Parts: sequence; structure tokens; C-alpha cells
Amino acid sequence: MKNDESEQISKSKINWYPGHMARAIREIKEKLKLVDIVLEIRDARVPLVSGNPVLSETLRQKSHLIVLNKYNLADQKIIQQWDTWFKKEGTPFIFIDCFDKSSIKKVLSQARSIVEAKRKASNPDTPSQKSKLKMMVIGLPNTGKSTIINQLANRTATKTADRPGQTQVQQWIVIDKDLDLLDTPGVMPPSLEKEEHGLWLSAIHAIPDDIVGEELPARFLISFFKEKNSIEFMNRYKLSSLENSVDEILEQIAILRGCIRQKGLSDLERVYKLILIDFRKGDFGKCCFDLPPKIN
Ligand SMILES: Nc1nc2c(ncn2[C@@H]2O[C@H](COP(=O)(O)OP(=O)(O)OP(=O)(O)O)[C@@H](O)[C@H]2O)c(=O)[nH]1
Ligand SMILES: [Mg+2]
Repeated sequence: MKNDESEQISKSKINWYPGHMARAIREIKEKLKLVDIVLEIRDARVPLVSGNPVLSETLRQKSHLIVLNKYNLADQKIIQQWDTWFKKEGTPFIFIDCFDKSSIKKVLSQARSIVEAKRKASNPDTPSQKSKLKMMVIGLPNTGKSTIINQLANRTATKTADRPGQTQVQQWIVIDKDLDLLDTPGVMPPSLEKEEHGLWLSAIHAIPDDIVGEELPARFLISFFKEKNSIEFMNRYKLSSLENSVDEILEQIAILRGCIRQKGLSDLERVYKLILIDFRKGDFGKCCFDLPPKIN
């Protein structure tokens, strides 16, 4: 990344913690005793940074399954490394594309076995019997919590949207006699460890665009795919190479996509928006921003 580029990115102080999130955290803690297991939904492109450290301590007291969603948008080679990392960590996890029915079935069966194993460990003499499973679904905004619930329900039981902050209040959803789900509003950590993490979370749209603006995440994405030497990115904008600077690439995209204002000036605001839209559709190919920490 060029110096001026990293300087611009370091100016991005990202802090999005609206009132409903503090309330949501309180309510999650209150409802924990009512559920058998918590499904923590993360984004497979940012497996660690899309977790929420504020909830980690709370989750340690409860059966917990990490569901890494949007697997279909993530770089499979890096996912292999994450798979090894999560296995060593020991918390149960599963990578899924929630629009794939077999993934959804696996989530349910894995959740049931975790709960059953815990029950057996605390009451080894009681014979197992199928009882109603109550699951709470938590995670950062826009990670796909409500979509997963709808997939489990096989109907539109709760509203989804391609923007963060759709769900604002908790809602119980009775799936059938064997399963109840609690949908919860997405919650951000109150602060992020590194400023770059804010750009990752903006790129995946866990943070609304009006908080950060489109420019920094769009510039970050160009730098990222430039460094990755991404053929998909080049093809998407018919670029002949990725040698050019971020500013030059922005100009090339403006011309290609007709983002030109009066007097022939490029309309960069429109280009930034376009880049975010295209990235979020998966047009730049599969990627992972977050890499597993080194394990000794
Ligand atoms: N490509 C892809 N998109 C997904 C997947 N799961 C969810 N989405 C999309 O992600 C967006 C957000 O989904 P929601 O279910 O509303 O997310 P949420 O976590 O409930 O969001 P909040 O209520 O804002 O916290 C929607 O546009 C979904 O269609 C997935 O596995 N793959
Ligand atoms: Mg939701």
C-alpha cells in the first residue's frame, strides 16, 4: 500500500455503537438462561474480526457454536488455514453458505449434538430424549442472522436486508415443536482493535456506509485487490494491468462506467459507491481480509 493511501486509511476513526446496541447486549445477557445454545454468526471473510470480544466472556458460560456464514464469498485456501486454527482453538465452528440447504441442516444437527453432549456430561445417568431446542442467534450486523433463521424456518419469519441494522429488537420465532429461535439485533464491539478492521467491516457492510463514507472502504478495496493481483478485479473493470496507482485506477473506472460530471471531471463519489456495490455482490472474486494468527 502506498504511503499516502495508508495515511488516508489511518484517518478513518470508525466508531458505530448506537443506543440500540448497548440495549441489545444487555438483553442478550438476560435471555441467555432461557436458551440451550448460542449460534454466533460471523462472516467467513473476517473470521476473527467479525466476532465480538464483548460477548466472549458471556458466551463461555453457554454452549456456543460459531457459524461462519457467506462461505461462498470467502477464499477457500485461506478458509483451510482457518479451519486448522479453529480446530486448535477448540470452540465448535462450522463454515456455511446459508442459502445452501445442506449447510443449514448441518448447523441444526451440530447444535443438537453440542447440547446433547453437554446434557450427557452433566447428567450421565438420564437417558437421552428429544426435547425442544432453544437457540439464540447473535452476531455483528448484516452477517446473516435473520436469513439463517428464515432458512431454518423455511419461511420469511423475520425481516432481512442487505444493509446493517435491519433487526432492532429481539424476536422469538417458533419453528416447530422441536425448535425455537431468538433473533437478535446485530451488535458491534464498542471499539475496534485496529483501524484497518473498521475498513474490513465497512467493506462487508457490517457498518453502514454513512458512518465511514464510501471513499475509504472503496480505496481500501482497490489497494487490497491490487496487492492480491486479482484477475477478477481487473476483468470487472477491463483494466489491462494493476500497476497503476489507486487514483489512476479510480479514473479508469470512472471513464469505463461513465461516471463523468460536467466539464469532463470524474464523479468519484459514484465510483466509490459502484466499487462497494460490486464488491458486495462478489464481483471481485472470493477473498479473506483476516488471516489466522500464527499458532505455536
Ligand atoms: N452471499 C451471501 N449472502 C448472504 C448470506 N447470508 C446472508 N446473506 C445476505 O446478507 C444480507 C444480510 O442478511 P440479514 O439476515 O438481514 O443479516 P442480519 O445479520 O440479520 O443483519 P442485522 O439484522 O442488520 O443485524 C442479506 O442481503 C442476505 O441476503 C450468504 O451465506 N451468502
Ligand atoms: Mg437481522
